[in-house]
Amino acid sequence: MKTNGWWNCITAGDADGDGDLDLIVGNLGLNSRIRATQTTPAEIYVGDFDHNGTVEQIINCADETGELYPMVLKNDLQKEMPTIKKKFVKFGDYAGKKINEILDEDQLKQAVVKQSFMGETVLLRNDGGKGNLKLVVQSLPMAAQLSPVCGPYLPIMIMMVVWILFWGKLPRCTTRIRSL
Ligand SMILES: [Ca+2]
Ligand SMILES: [Ca+2]
Repeated sequence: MKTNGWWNCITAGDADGDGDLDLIVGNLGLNSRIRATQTTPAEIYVGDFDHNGTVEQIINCADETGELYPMVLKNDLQKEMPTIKKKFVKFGDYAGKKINEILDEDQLKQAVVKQSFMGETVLLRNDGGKGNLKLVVQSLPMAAQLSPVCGPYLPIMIMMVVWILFWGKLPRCTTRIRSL
């Protein structure tokens, strides 16, 4: 499983009650226009494409056919990159263009490209037993996927909900929070 994601925060607690620490890791969630799956990742291209000292970022995401297209609208992109206005005069010229048609060869070469293969906020269940660490990725229910999970309080609340669902009571251990 490819676990690259929009990870925002992490919190630890013994979610399954076996005495070792498990992790809740906050991601973008599934109620987002940015969809990422194992076969159709979401991508982000980052770079100072027009060499004006500010960094642009273009998010690429799959449509219903599985093809990746930039999510940014022409109007918004040309505010950041005025060259887009000259390159694509009409909206129709820009529509349906892929990232390698919008950016030229040099821009593509300088871009930092990151991919995300999962949007779910997950429980990393520690199944290694005493003294060993083996983290198993377990998706959390839809209620945990309705919005991005960012630190510090949301992951703790989710940890408590997981605990209540599985065990009917709150965790014994204190949790430590860390924003990524
Ligand atoms: Ca545990
Ligand atoms: Ca720039």
